[in-house]
Amino acid sequence: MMGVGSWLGALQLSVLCLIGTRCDFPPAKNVHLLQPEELKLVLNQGLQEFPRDCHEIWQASEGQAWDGLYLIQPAGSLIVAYCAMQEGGWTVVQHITVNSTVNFDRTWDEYKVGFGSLTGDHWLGNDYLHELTSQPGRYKLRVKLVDKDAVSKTGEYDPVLVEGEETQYRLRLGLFQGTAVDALTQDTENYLHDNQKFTTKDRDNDNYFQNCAKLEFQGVPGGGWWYDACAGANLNRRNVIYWQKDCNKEHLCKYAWMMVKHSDFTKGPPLGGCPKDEL
Ligand SMILES: [Ca+2]
Repeated sequence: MMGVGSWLGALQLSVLCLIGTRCDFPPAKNVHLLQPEELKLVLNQGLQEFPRDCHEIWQASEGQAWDGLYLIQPAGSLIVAYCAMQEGGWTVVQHITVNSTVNFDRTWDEYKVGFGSLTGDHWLGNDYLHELTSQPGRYKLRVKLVDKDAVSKTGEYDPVLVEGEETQYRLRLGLFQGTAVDALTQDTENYLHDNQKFTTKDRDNDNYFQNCAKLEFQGVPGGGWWYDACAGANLNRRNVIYWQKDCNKEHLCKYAWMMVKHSDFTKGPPLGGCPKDEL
């Protein structure tokens, strides 16, 4: 069934076509994350076949591709994504600015198909996170955090898999490395995010007696996330980007990004060959 976001996207394209502008723009499912005037910013229009992710474009360009908006087609869905090419061809799946005007307190269906602006703060969509990370090979996740003094930290999980909607987009993470704290698989706050299902304000899959996505800090709810009971990290709370000791209400962070990329790691068993409980 077509989600509300996809339907709105298709409607938006139809209206643009009626007023004589972008009839030729490919039918991307998440065009609702772009303003009409931003369609012309998409850098790889006019293709017959589309790359599966930003990394494929980066590789084909031998590392010369520009940062920006590109059409990609992971597992059948044609979507637009922001590609962080200068960092090595990462597909951005989340970006938030503290006190963002984009509301992250959203429903299951909104997290499913994405919201916000691809050129600014956004959530790409759980369906696309699933499609990207479940492609052949392995995918890794990078979290990038920038604090109020412009000090940047990163952390990577290799591999990453976001399962499908039938298992509530459960998060599966592998080994961590980076300059940031491992806030998703380490339990220093007594909360584990690895292996958790996704929870939104209208769908409670967490391990707390209430719904973690509804709990407010200074009047702002937590937003959708892979909550435990509740969080040692949460990048979707609009007023405090939270990542254990790296980003919190005492040590404010200004920006966060989540991005995924095909892993260069080729040794070891493929993701599909490993029992899920061991990931
Ligand atoms: Ca609960």
